[in-house]
Amino acid sequence: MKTLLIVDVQNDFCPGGSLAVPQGDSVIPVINQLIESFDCIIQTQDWHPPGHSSFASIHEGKNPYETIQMDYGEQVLWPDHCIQKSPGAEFHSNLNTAKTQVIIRKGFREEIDSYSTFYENDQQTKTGLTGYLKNRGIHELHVCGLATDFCVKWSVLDGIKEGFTIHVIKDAVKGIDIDDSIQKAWQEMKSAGANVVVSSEVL
Ligand code: VGL
Ligand code: ZN
Repeated sequence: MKTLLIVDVQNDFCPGGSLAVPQGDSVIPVINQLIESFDCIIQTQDWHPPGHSSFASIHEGKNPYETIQMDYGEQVLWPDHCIQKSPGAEFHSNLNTAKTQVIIRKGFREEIDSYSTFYENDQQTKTGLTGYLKNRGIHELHVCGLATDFCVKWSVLDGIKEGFTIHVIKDAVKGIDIDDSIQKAWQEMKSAGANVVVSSEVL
């Protein structure tokens, strides 16, 4: 079954949003086209409670994009974004969500962030996606969406760890880019065994 994982195509990650990915919305027409030729569509939705621990605003003296040490390791601090039920957390209105079969929400626990669609940032708490995919006999995933260097990258790395064959669709992802993190993300994904493709190859 041709399966597409669409990561975090939400208003806050698009131009005008509080954590806008440069040209984040440019992936939408490409993704809409991809959706037509896939059988199983899964979306993720960053879904934080107000005052989430990844927000710089709750850490005194800290600014967005600085890092802090959490119990589970290093954490980048972000502007407040994707707050549950806020307009910023909604999927971009141009994205065709009609065919989506499952929506995995993540980052809803106040004390842990979750970039990956498989595990939260402690690298232990599971989202249940592996079980869903295995139960449906799905072994291979095509990944697109936002942001290349955070939620896309972690979903790709964890998907490989969970034993899936992962293809990242190069022209259907965009990144934030902190200290060259986009370039590093591509290196990490490739060396972990991700297959990089362009959308025209998989339509
Ligand atoms: C993301 C930072 C914080 C992402 C989510 O979707 O890549 N990045 N929350
Ligand atoms: Zn987030």
